[in-house]
Amino acid sequence: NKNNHWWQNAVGYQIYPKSFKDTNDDGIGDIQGIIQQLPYLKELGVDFLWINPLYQSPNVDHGYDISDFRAVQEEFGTIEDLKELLEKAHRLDIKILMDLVVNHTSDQHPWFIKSRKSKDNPYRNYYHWVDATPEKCPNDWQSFFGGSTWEYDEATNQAYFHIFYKEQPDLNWKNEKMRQEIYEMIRFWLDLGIDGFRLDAISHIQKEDWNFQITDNQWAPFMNVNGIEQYMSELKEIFSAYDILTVGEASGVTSKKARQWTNENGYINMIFELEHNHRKGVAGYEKMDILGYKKTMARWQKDLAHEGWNALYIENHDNPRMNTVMGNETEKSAKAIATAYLLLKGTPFIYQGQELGMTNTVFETIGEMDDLSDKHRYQLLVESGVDEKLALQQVSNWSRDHSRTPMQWSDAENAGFTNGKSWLKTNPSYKKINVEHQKNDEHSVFNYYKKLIALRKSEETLTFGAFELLLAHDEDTFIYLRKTEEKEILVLTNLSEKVKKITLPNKITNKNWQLLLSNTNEQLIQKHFEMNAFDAFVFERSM
Ligand code: ISL
Ligand code: CA
Repeated sequence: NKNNHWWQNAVGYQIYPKSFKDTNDDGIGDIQGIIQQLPYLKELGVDFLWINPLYQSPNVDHGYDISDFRAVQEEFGTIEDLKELLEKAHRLDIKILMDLVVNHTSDQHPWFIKSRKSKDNPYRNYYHWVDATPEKCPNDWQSFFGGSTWEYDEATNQAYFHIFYKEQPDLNWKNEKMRQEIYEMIRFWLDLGIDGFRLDAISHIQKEDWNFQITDNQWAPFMNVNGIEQYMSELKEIFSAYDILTVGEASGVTSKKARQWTNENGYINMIFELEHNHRKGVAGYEKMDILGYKKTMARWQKDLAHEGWNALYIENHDNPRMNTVMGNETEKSAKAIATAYLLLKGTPFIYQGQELGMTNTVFETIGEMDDLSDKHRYQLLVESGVDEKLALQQVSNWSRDHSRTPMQWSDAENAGFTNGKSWLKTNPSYKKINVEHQKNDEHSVFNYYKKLIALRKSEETLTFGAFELLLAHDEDTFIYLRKTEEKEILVLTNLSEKVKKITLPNKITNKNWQLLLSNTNEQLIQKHFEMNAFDAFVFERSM
């Protein structure tokens, strides 16, 4: 699949705008803040940005509940700011991807406000409505954020369907008129000059019949359900008129199915899989299960080896900080984690703050947390008799809030994110972990990321080279080869605190390797050797 699309050797950077940079002291990040930091992103070396939703929203789910698809959320700025961002980013050769949230809208969207008024209004079928009573839902499906997928509405004695919060009613994709309105909106943004979309929850837009019987997987009724092909083809039609990058958040699309989704004739260019988050350990103190993670990654590498394309990520706005749940919160572990995923085959994404090795924060009380689904889970735990402290620990361990604390720019108050009061508590680690310090320290995580990105972009082998997993069954290491006819690149990482005794196969050790990059001083390639905690090495050899 060497087709030389611009995104094949590009590196992306995800911005959670609310927490990136505030320029008017209201404690909320804004578009001007992104503009201000473009030189920083350029220095890091990224080629494109994916920005989480900037649209008008009541913010029950921070922009993922949209009340006007064509308006920019006031706190973030105006459409003029957005145009300015596009222009200034493009001048620096940085492309901009927007989030496209079309599985649902806000319940404050004019479509839904009209839809819920009566059974026979033209917007009724923009959403899913089914007869119900206050006591009886149409079925017992559960939503991702807890509780029924159904919300009873007394105005018409029916319930509407939602797979996320009740303030996020699902759109009815079976309705052609609704789809056409969505398509027009998509063209509006593409014609404005954006460079692509991250498609939110896209594998959920089609649902099974309401009487579908759930067997093993409780999400099956809205995970990549038959019939979605038509909608995806229609989307593809629109996208293919533009030279853009489309990446779908598509849980339920297996690595094998991802081939058809992302090959040259596929619906979209790449997929964020949601399968690699294997966890192990005591509830509340869980860590990433490295073997499970590695196996999942290797499977996706293998299944998309000749057809389709991978999107690579370890952090995003829905996950905790990997330097805490995968690493040991050191600079070294942050670098090892980066080395392990960023040199796989695919297009890597870096989540804001990841390039500093940011860590999970500490929430002292549930009141300090923000995420509603977490608060809901906490309440359920406490009601079921779990001690408050333990409940908080269990909820906060994998909370989405950790990744949403303000970006750490400096050791000034509020981490240099705002001069006001930040909307979510700043992680106290900012005194130590921040951009200003790291830019001036040649051994910082930031400077390591810079090198890694530059390496990734300069080596064709890292873009197109085949992937081969080594030491497949080892529980703590992630060791692999990338190879073309001209070159082999060997990536060795120990993703644990243990000292690991490594035995490499002869086909590796009987060759001469040159070190390209490491997060430590010692460097050896021999048959038997030891890797220290979170060691990472990248070697090359020419054929
Ligand atoms: O499918 C899932 C789990 O297997 C869900 O995780 C789902 O795909 C995911 O939660 C969707 O997340 C996205 O849409 C949400 C929003 O809250 C998240 O922030 C966003 O990333 C609703 O729009
Ligand atoms: Ca602001």
